[in-house]
Amino acid sequence: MPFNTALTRKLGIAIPIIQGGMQWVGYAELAAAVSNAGGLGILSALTQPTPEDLRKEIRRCRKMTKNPFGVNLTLLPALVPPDYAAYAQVIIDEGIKIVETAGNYPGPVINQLKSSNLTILHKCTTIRHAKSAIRLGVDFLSIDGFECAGHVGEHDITNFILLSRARQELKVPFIASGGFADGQGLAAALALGAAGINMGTRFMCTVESPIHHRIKDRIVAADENQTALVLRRWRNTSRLFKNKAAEDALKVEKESTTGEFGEVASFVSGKRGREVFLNGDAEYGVWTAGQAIGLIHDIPTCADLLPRIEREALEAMQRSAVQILITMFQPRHF
Ligand code: FMN
Repeated sequence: MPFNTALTRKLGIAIPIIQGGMQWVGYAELAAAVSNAGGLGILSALTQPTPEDLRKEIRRCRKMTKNPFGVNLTLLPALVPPDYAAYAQVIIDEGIKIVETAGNYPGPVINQLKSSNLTILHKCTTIRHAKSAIRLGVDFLSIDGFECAGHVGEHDITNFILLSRARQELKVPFIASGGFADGQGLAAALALGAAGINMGTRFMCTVESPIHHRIKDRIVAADENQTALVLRRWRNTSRLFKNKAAEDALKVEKESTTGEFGEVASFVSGKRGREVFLNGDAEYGVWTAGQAIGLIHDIPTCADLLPRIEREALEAMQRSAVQILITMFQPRHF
């Protein structure tokens, strides 16, 4: 195990790589494959329609891997919010030890999970939010830079700055999330002070990811320019794949004279996004993807991907070490 970090030690994993929670993607097949490959796979709680369905999914995942895996619980604004406490209770009752939390007002859910001594990784896009989460007792911060897929926040700080700010300011270990897809990225994250990386878009494009192969092909074909930021006007900015549906939503967002969310709601429908993953029509609705889309050129199994990232990171670090040695022994001419 070449990388022994606060993350690998606390979670009991071999490679410091987490598969972030992904709505309509984070099923048992993917989470188990990531955990079997030495990382931490994460099931998405709200992908399951009820807490009882989550219980079944946890049990299904446990049959597929003996290694640790986690559950993501995302708290987002909703007219009728899901019963978060009931989802959290299932997570506790089923003996899950690691939870990735994300979203607004996580206090009650974090208290509930911490009272059963679970390890919490909380996602945040600003240092201020990270500090609030630390006060709630989280064990790790997952620092989501502006490159990331999904909810990027409203401050647009990329990981080059955000991770170093985390290293300077936070007293709790942190994971780098957003824009990571290879071992060079892992090496950079570790150099910036992170205890590991969290990846979403890269894992969407693996053999075990349960989305239609045409969407995976579309990810491989795309470059880093093919994401769009939607819903800024409502302070709920999301980074999505830049397709016709996202561009239509942006047009409404720019041109709406009322500023009513209702005007854009049907353009950003989660139901249509889910259909994209099932029917393989990348234009059918909006779907989430990060700028790392430009770094993805293949569809590997998780069993191939994780050791590859580990190897690339080691090679990148060795190259830097050799460079330092060469520099040290070169005569200096000032
Ligand atoms: N993060 C959450 O906390 N909750 C979600 O429900 C969620 N859904 C996602 C769905 C998709 C398809 C993708 C690609 C990402 C999603 N994310 C979600 C964000 C990921 O967990 C992760 O933070 C993000 O993808 C990291 O950026 P990257 O894509 O550049 O690796």
